[in-house]
Amino acid sequence: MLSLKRITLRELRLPLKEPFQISSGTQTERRIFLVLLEDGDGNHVWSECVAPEFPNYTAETIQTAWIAIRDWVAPRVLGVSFPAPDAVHMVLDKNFRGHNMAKAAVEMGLWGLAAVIRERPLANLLGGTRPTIATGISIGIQSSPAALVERARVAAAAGYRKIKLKIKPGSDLQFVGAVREALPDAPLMADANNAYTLADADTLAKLDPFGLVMLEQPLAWDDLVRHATLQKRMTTPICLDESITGVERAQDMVTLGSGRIINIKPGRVGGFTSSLEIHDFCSKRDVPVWCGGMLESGVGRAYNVALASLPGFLFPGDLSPSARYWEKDIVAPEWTMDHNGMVTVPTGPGIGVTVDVNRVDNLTVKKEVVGAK
Ligand code: OSB
Ligand code: MG
Repeated sequence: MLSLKRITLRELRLPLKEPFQISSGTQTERRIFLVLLEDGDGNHVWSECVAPEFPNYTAETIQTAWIAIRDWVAPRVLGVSFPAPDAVHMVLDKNFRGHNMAKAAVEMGLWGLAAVIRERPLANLLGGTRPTIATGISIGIQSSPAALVERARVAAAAGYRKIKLKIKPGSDLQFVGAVREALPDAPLMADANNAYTLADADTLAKLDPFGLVMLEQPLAWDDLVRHATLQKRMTTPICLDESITGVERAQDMVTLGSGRIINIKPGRVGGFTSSLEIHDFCSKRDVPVWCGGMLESGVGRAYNVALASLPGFLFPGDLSPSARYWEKDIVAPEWTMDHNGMVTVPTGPGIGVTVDVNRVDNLTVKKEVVGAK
């Protein structure tokens, strides 16, 4: 039985090694939101809420997620006995709309806690089958095509198996074209984070000759209908990120033809049970999925890596090593990637990394305990 006695919320700040720019904004540091889950038997696990600083990705932010976990998620799980972690999603879903990243932090943490208690690797508990996972990089918008080419060359040389270029109107065709010319055979893709409308369909169709593996979320975050229209007007497969918040949206994507690939971020879809539903549905319908990232710390990465070890994750995940983001991660061992762009799935019990609690203490700017003191 899984039963939580206490949930501790913490916010810490980690400066990014270099600014990360997407179409909707630039960030220079990450406000990291960690939760510590404890049961009554002395077991604990760390989890991460990946909600961003501003509501420019989906509606959630680190502040809304804090309130949601403290006031609505925690009361539904504290002291409740769950036979298995797959029972948590339903409890958080019923008459409780949205707030997926808040729900996911606790739901995924309960999967992590189950892995700790059963002394099994999290990946194994989820049904993972791969010992190593191919890794992709997400490169932020750069000041010029030449600067982007330089970044992409370095990434290709480091072994990354997929190179994602962030784009926005004005930083698109020339930028992607320059990288394609420099790296004729590289597996390239682009991610627009909602920056376009259907009025841009002709421009977006001009990406087709670059042979991108996919174009991620070109249109609005909650729009499946216009993505279907756009997909008919271009040959590059559309991959949906922001728009897929649960298995029903994945089904809608297939029904409408809004895209052909899904980026699963477990935080965005409300946790692991929802991720598994999407994964299983997509596997049946031959829709490839892959695991995206939210610039999470090494804690959140542990959960993503475990999920990405499932068989339907057919494209490299945005699972860059710790050193790409941070001077020093908050976990040991730090996440690494080998020269072939592979990350190793931990084989020890639990989430596979240990949190540096002293360091977390030193970096914490806000802390709140919910449940038994
Ligand atoms: O759209 O995939 C995205 C980061 C923050 C918000 C949205 C996205 C991203 C990334 C970064 O692409 C992926 C990573 O964690 O390396
Ligand atoms: Mg994206």
